[in-house]
Amino acid sequence: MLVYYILTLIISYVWADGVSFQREQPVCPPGWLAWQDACYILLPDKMNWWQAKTVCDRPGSSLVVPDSQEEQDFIWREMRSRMEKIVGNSTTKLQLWIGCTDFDNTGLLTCIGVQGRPGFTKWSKGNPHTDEGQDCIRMDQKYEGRWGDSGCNAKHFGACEMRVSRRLYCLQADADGRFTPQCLLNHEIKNLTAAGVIGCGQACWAEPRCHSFNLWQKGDDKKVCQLNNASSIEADPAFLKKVESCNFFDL
Ligand SMILES: [Ca+2]
Ligand SMILES: [Ca+2]
Repeated sequence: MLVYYILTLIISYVWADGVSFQREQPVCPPGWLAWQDACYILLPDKMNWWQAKTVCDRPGSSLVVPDSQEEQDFIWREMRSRMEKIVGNSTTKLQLWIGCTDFDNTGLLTCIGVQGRPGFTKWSKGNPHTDEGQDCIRMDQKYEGRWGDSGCNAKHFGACEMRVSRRLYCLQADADGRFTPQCLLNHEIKNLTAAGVIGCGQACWAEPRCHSFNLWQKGDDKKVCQLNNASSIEADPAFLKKVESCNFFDL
């Protein structure tokens, strides 16, 4: 099988983007907003807390959890302006689910990805209610972005947060260790323009169906990022073809 005679070389983003060793901002998939070591996106439709949690629940990504005053301020500032573009600035419409709940009715909260109780909370006056039925937490315009608890079936906006790892991708080489320009054909989900392998890898990472990607060099500095619905092991090896100006990466 293909994997037996292919050596896997690990390459870093240094090679991939060919630009520099350090980045001030993470490289986020298209449509996501970079802040510190994470990427953020507003879900464009209102939905209940469970639905928002499910939509955001992908590898490395979850419903947003503000972990500091700075992150709270960033999330509310950016997401409020995006919500306003969709529904206007009515105080009753601008509410954003976060990844925290109060199902034990202690008011102490449980937040996605946080061990134990969260170190940062931002309750508004009069919240939390420690009664049953108000178990999911939202940021609310009427409290200037501070938190209130709410029935989990209410429909609000939500936002996802994706941690950015220094994720490495596998570039496949032949038995002599040389890179083989090759790509997986007939498995594409979508094509995007991308600066390099990290941007393309993030896009693949953010797309649940994406298991690998092709990076096509088109002209001098244009790259096309092609997301595939199968990895090299899952796909029929016949579709992994030698193609000049194309490189293939398993996620
Ligand atoms: Ca966070
Ligand atoms: Ca509760």
